[in-house]
Amino acid sequence: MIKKILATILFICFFSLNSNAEIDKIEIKDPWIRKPLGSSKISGAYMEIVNNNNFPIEIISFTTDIAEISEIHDMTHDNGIMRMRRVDSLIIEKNNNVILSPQGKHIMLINLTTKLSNKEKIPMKILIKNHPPIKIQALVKTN
Ligand SMILES: [Cu+2]
Repeated sequence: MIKKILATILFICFFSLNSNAEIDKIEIKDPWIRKPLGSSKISGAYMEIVNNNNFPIEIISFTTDIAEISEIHDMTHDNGIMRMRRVDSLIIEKNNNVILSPQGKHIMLINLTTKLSNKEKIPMKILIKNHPPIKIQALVKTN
């Protein structure tokens, strides 16, 4: 546990020297969007969000121009079957993080309005309750 905390602190120090993605105490790490297969109009966006504040934050939505609909999804096990379900918001506890990944919580992008190319950077906005929106660039890749 201590080891993990120390590693995180080191990483944050390193990160704050090198990243402009940090806005006050919320960090967005490695945002990416999966390149859809074939002509699929559905994709997912993933990233790690770190809340270094001494209070929880609530993410209301992730917006982007490349999809008509953007939803926050969670995965649940239902008799051994993984199912996605939409959630209203994403709460990140104080001094904690949430990892959005293909295996877990994620951002579902529905009705894509444009074709995505590998290595393209897609602007996204993260809307957080009582906090200015955070602008990020998500990298398009296969996985
Ligand atoms: Cu989903």
